Amino acid sequence: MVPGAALVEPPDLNTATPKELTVQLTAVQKEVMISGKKVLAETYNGSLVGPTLHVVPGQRVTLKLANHLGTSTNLHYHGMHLSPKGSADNIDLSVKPGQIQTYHLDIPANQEPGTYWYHDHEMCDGNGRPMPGMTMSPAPAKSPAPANVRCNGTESQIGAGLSGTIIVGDSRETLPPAYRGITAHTLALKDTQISSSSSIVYPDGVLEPAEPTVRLVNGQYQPTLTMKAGETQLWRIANEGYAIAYDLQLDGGTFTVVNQDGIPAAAPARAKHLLMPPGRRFDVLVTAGATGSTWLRTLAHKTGPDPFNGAGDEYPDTPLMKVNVQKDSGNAGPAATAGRPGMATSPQITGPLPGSHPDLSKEPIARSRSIVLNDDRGNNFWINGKLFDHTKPTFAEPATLGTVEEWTLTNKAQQNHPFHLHVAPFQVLSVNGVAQPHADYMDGVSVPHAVNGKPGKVVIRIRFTDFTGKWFFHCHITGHEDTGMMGYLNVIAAR
Ligand SMILES: [Cu+2]
Repeated sequence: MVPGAALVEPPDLNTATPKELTVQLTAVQKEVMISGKKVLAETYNGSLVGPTLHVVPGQRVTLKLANHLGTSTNLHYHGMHLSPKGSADNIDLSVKPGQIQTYHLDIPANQEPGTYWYHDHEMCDGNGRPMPGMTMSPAPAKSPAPANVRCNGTESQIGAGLSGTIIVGDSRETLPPAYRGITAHTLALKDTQISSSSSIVYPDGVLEPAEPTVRLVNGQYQPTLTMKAGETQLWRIANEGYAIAYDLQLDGGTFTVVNQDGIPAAAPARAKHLLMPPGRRFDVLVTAGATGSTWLRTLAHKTGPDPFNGAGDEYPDTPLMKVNVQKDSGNAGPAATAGRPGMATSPQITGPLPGSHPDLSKEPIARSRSIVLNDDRGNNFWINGKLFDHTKPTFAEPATLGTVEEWTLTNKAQQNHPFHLHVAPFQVLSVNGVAQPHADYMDGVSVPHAVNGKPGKVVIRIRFTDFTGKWFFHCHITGHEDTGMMGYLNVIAAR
């Protein structure tokens, strides 16, 4: 692979924003070029990073998923506030090879502007078949999977390429006026493990989070992004990979986090690095310094105490993208305080930004729940001592719309497990007993591993505003999700 090419944005699926929108994603195996190397991947519309879907609040989106793969597949709209039922964000649907599933997505009028993503969320049994309880699409509903339908699962399919970005509105409009016209870039982070026969398609590929992997930005190996001296840009960064965590650093500079997981920040803050478990998105402001060059990198990161014995993974310090800062030949926007070569300190923005969510820490709690994550450092990953069962909710008692609940997430395992909740974001109150300031909501949180037998603990609060049905939650290391670390809660209307 040849590094250094100019950064290219993922292709756009659409640009116009009419009230009603029809788009198509075709899931298909295809040879793609990764910085000069030809690799067999699973793609949407032929692109290793799926095309970016642009939507606006209040829009009705008709999305046709055409399955040209040899296996079943489906779609999840990660972070979006959509119904988990019918033909909306319903991961119980399973699309057979050769079929088209039409999803109807009513983007809520109050869906926050920000960065989201879509990806395969196919659930298989242990024998490479769609899991009992999946609704084979198209109807008849609840039809059993035909005997010849193979199911590879989420890890294999995201790992082979099946994910892409959703941008709701434009988060720049939540910023002070001086920042509304700045340049924005999408940076989709994916890594790829390429087999000796140049395939990332499982089982030919070598999908194992602990193995060395090639980190890509927008499907490119170490591309170059060019900025003007003193210029401030908005970067929409999304971890669209199947397993690995990133710990991003912009050498010499800082990130100002203005939006996390699609939710505008209540308290925007500068960060020297951004920890990004699988599924995390950040919209950040970055500011170039004087002419020169620097790197966006992921720092060395460990997700458990003993990475070579099933207790976490270990990732090396890896440069991801070069940033070239060139002489300013015009208006570089606000904060043009060119100092050091490369990156400078990003702006301080005062919150709360419009669209940020209120503090739930003083709200009355309708119910408390306990979710215990554990694994056998091998192939079994449990929630509350059970492997995922598609036909049984994790809790007998449903949640009720209009209420706030407090969940304690306990991790007894020897590795971090990034917990993700469908349908709505949550507020993190504490991590290992340390109270967290009300800065951002999120739809995923890394629950830290146990230390000396003491489990990791994260306390979250969720407001159930709307959408009855099955609210799924799971570890977003997709191999863990595929092998049991998933559950769901029934949400019902107020009686
Ligand atoms: Cu996990």
